[in-house]
Amino acid sequence: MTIRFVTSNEGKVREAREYLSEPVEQVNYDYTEIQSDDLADIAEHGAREAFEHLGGEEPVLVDDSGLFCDAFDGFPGPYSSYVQHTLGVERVYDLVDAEANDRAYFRTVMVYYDGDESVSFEGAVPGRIVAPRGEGGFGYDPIFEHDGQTMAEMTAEEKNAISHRGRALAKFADWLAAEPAERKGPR
Ligand code: ITT
Repeated sequence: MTIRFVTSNEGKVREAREYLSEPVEQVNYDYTEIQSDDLADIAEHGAREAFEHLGGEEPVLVDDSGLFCDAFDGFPGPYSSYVQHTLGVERVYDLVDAEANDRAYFRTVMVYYDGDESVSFEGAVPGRIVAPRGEGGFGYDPIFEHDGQTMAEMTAEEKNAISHRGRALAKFADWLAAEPAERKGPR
């Protein structure tokens, strides 16, 4: 079964392809990201909208992620994409660097929706905000350090082994493997 991953972010797709044994097709549809403090609400709403927009027949997967900085009570959180494109990751580092607390975590909620049932899978990883290092990954990876390495210094495989998305993908893969007979859509 091909997984239809609705996202404009090729980095997310690369990591899903690295992790899942099923083929992953990127569907570049820009679903509405509702304003909410909760990534799960945003992903759920996006999955339903994308499913209908794409013809309402085949299941879709969406991923909503965010960087949550302790010093700022979780900012930028659900607004991480907006902040990356307005401030940029180096200035997020500058802001956190001026604070006493550099702790942060990354969180992902993936929602798989087949028109009937919507199932969500989440993952989180703790880390520290550091000066940018590394050429790999995407988004905030250069300023997010976990266990001495920034996520931009890791291969996709190494990042998946510890990351928010890797954890969500592990749960999704287990669920996919569990009860295929009960799921709709092409296999
Ligand atoms: P889609 O909504 O089309 O999937 P997006 O990049 O806007 O793509 P998000 O809203 O989920 O996706 O991402 C929020 C922000 O966090 C955005 O700036 C991403 O680049 C960044 N981001 C997401 N996952 C990340 C990861 O694993 N490592 C570093 N940055 C990440």
